[in-house]
Amino acid sequence: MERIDLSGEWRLQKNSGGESIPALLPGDTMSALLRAGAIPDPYVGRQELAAQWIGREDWLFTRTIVLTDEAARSRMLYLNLDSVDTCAEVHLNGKPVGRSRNMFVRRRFDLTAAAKSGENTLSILIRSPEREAQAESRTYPYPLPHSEFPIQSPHRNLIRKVQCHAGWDWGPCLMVSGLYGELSIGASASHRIEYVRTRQLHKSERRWEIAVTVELFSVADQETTVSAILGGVSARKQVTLVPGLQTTTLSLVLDNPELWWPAGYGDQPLYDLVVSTDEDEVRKHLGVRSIEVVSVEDEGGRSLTFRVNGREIFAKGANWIPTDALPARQTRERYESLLQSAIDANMNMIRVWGGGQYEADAFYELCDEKGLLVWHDFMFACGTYPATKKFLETVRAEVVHQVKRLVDHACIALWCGNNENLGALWWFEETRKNRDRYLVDYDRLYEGTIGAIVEELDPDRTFWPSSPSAGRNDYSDNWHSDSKGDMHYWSVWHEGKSFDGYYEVTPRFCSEFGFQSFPSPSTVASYALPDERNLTSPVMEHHQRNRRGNSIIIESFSRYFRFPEGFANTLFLSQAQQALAIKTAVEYWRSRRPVCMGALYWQLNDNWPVASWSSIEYGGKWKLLHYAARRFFQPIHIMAFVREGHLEVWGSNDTAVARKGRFSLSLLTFTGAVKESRTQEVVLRAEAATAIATIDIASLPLPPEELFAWIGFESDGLVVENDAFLALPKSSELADPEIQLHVRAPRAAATHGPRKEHATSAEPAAAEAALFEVELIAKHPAFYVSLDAGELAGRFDDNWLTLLPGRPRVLRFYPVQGGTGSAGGNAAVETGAAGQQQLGLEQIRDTIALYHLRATYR
Ligand code: BMA
Repeated sequence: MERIDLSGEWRLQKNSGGESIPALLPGDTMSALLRAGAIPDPYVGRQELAAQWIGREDWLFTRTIVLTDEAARSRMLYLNLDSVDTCAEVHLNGKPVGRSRNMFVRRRFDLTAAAKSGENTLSILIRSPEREAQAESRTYPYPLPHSEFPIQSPHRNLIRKVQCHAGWDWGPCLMVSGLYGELSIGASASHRIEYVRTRQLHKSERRWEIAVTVELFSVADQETTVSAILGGVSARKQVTLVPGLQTTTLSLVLDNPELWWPAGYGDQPLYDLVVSTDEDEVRKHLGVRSIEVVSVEDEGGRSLTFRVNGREIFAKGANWIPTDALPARQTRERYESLLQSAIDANMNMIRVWGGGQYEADAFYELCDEKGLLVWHDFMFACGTYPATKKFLETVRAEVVHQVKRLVDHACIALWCGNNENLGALWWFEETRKNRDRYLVDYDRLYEGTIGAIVEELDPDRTFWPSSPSAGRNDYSDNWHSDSKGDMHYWSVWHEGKSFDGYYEVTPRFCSEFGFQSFPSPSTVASYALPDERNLTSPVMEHHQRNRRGNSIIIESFSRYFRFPEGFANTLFLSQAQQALAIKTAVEYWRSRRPVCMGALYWQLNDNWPVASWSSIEYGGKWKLLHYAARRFFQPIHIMAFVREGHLEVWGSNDTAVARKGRFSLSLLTFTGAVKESRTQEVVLRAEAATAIATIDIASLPLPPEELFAWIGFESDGLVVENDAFLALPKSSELADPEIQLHVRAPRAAATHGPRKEHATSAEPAAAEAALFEVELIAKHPAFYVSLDAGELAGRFDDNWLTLLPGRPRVLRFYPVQGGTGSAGGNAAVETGAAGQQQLGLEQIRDTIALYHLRATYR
């Protein structure tokens, strides 16, 4: 097989005429226009509004391709387009070679009739997605409503395009067009491999049979040998090809394979699989493991538990959205940075959410390598969708392609029909009035089409109809029921409950819950000028897409905190508040194991700089929530919280071994005096939550406003600590902690590191990797102590701490080599070895901002 790579420079112009500009493919229209200086940066200020016309135009991508005589005369000559966004007509030398109206289907167009030797002109016309969606809407006999956002493109649900391109409650409306993934021409004598997919059969401890199904497309009658090599074992088969599609299956047996485990449970060995014929070859990496979704009726309702290689996993993680609203910026480095951040925060699962996209190969490869399980939605979200013959046909092609493409990734734990579309049947007036009609559409699409394909092509994985849902054959509204299946718990945030609302439910699996915060000052600076840095300025409101978002953040301040002074303190407190909200939920739900077996918060990342529920800002900077997650998701954790008038203390141990250790609890005043203290031996049971203590708030030595609880657990070198306010922070009389801060070069000697055992293998633990370290000393207890390194790209090893007098902490800062494609100013900061030499400690000291709760108000 000869492959001609078509990535690189193409020309782009409006189809209606005018000048052309260079466009890098894979990539998109807006990135090309931005690069050519033809539009202002849509992430800055309110300039997104000035980019709306782009989605209303038809665009033409063209390039010249030179074909040798031999290539031009190949019996098989085809154009491979991994993803065409979206409604496109493809011509070679003016002759039509194919069309596409679904960006989630790979296209392979025959070029033999149109190609010639020498120069060829390939042109791809992409119609305005907004107009195409509008035109579709006129073809349906009844309305198909979807969620509405402040800036959006209408009828997004009627075209098979990334749904959040049309705007979301955290995302800009940027209706790009483009081509993504592999763009190439393939030339061969007779055939190609279309797909390779495997099944892991007859698993026993010693023997795993792997069935390798090879799908071939031939243009001739031909004999070929198909061979498969996997981890040193091989199989061959003679196949007689006939024109068209055909499949053949080979069987390989692995003796005593090393099993693949999710992060925190074991290693991620991957076996190389090479499948070849005399004309084509496909390579994959297989992780050998069993995975089940245990969803059985029990006394509490119906469970939802992931079981890998026989072990029940408490799923810890977050929801994933596309890494950038501009597809050209969705690089492997971005995936690496975000997924490693997930691992570093002790996550073991990511949910690929249905309003986004089937991700690029790099995403799944990295999840396989890092041991991140993937809850995978199909790409339908927050609305109703058609069930016409035409629509179901394109969805069928999409699901067949994506399942065949992704089935062999060990990371994928479950396929889910959609995001919130079952729930959406209660959202709109039309659907409430005529639920039967929309339910029939719903069932035809998700159960009748998608579920049936998953059962056929990937029978070893569970198809879950919707997130949230009570399970198959159950069409109830699972939004407010915590007894069955997965739950999206939004009563805190969207429905305005206080954080205590988290104590009112014990979801079997919470696949969404979230609380917003603002990004930090350096990210705000990438979109707002100094005089726009006020929460209610038009630019700040533009970078907040949840209509009530700012009000909820502020209302929540008034519930918990004294009102912050100034803009920077407001941003900081919003992040501290968000961390507190999600910590409250996760710690409580971990204490409910095994009734609750998973907590995936909304959301990991942002696709532009914005106020949102994310724990990582656009550009890769960790919000305080992400530092908090690193602690509240650690495999062995202790937690204290006040519920129903009592301080409850729990331990949670996700490991397979019970852990005996010394537990301590102290009640301290806000000047640091110890009012009560006790220690005891405790055993944290394996794969379980263990109740450690319950204290009646009425029996405290002082009123709860005058005390906080400090807890610790020590066992064979493991030290876990945590703390809790006993009354609302705003009612507690905090002392000025008089924190001293010393910025210095990193010291080789191990510094304070209470959570050593939980450091992940990728954790840059060595002092040499650190750019600098900061010693923090407090005279009185200090809460939510946080350092912000401004525009320096990288992160601290810990943050959002409680500092006790007499217990200095040293935090190290690890730069990100080369940055992660940060927003605005961040990108300009040089980091890494070169940066270290350029930045003196003096400059670093000037860059570092210290925040803590008492300092946010006077
Ligand atoms: C959920 C998601 C998203 C949304 C988020 C915040 O329900 O599925 O659609 O962005 O809530 O509102």
